[in-house]
Amino acid sequence: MSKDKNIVRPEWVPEGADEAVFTTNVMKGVKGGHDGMPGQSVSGTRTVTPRRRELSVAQYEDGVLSGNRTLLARAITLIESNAPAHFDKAQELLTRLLPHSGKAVRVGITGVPGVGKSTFIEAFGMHLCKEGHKLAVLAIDPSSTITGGSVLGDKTRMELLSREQNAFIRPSPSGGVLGGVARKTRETMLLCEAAGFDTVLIETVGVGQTEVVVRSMTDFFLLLLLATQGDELQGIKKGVIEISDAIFVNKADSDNIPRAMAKQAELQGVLSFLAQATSGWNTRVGTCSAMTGDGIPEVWKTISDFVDYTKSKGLFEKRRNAQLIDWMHTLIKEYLIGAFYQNPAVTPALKQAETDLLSQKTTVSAAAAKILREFTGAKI
Ligand SMILES: Nc1nc2c(ncn2[C@@H]2O[C@H](COP(=O)(O)OP(=O)(O)OP(=O)(O)O)[C@@H](O)[C@H]2O)c(=O)[nH]1
Ligand SMILES: [Mg+2]
Repeated sequence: MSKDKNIVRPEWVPEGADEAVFTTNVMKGVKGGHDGMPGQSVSGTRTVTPRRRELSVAQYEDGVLSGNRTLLARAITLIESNAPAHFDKAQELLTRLLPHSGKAVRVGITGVPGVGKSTFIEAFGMHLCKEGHKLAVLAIDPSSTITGGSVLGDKTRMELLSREQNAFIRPSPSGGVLGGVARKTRETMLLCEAAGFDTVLIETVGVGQTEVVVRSMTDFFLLLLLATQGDELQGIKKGVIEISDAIFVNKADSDNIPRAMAKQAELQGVLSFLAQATSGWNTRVGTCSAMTGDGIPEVWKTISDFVDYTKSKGLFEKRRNAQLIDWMHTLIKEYLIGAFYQNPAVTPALKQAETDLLSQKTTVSAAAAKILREFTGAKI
């Protein structure tokens, strides 16, 4: 049980989990017996429902728009649910909130394990909050579980930020394939924007395709590097450098400063041979220390410059629009693939085709076309 009676178990934490695993402590309402409503007075005819009771779309909408963190967390849980009934409700909520979304600067951040992402997010986040920003921190990590998400895993490195009123930290949705996790993170971002967060930071651990997925939903992409190792040792693929709008060499402190400077110069050289991640914008290279805070304001300055530049050229909106359309096509492809493999006519046809292929009774093209005909019922 929680030692502090004011601390309420967030929605996504399993029953019985120790309070130490909470990334964000949600404060209980002071009066009125409304469990889990943090100091939020909901006036007028709308009454506050206890946490366990199902909420209406209007109640979620009200809660999110008023910046109620508990209801925001619950709305995210609704979006993350795989239950078909929740899907319709979540989509209705999102539709209502859409006009209030889109106003945040969306920043993606990646770097190999140990580069200092969590420490960086803590320092960077605190800097932003001090400047009066409201920051939401999300993560994409398809391998994560409720106790092992990349953001949640290192709560100790985000101790200040997790207590900061202007910050909201949400771990990666648990389990599932990358596509599903990405959809949930994307929709969570929209909810956070509707709740008034002006900066959304999406962290990825950079396994497989996650950087590309995070790039596809953010305005700005930041890569953190180390000075001490070669890029291959850091598992950095050239492709990641090519999609980054800024690269900061972290841990530029004490003895490491000269190495960090050398790395910065080396990167500058490499970048001159690569295409720009955002047309007209020269990928910025810098050094920073998440530990001392040196260079952290420069990261934000870089992002602000980038936003000013891309907005002035119409590139900001253009990228957002393209991302929106691409996202729809991605979802269509995912739904189609799912519908195809779950189709009862497809399974036996696939099995038969595999046998026919191995006994050289048919060609791959003919077999694929036959199965697709089973699926669509039409000739292709
Ligand atoms: N000297 C120095 N150490 C740092 C700095 N930033 C992070 N560290 C240390 O590096 C280690 C890894 O930091 P994390 O913030 O956990 O790194 P991460 O990228 O989040 O790692 P994963 O969550 O495993 O992906 C910790 O021991 C930090 O204290 C820095 O700027 N300077
Ligand atoms: Mg981390």
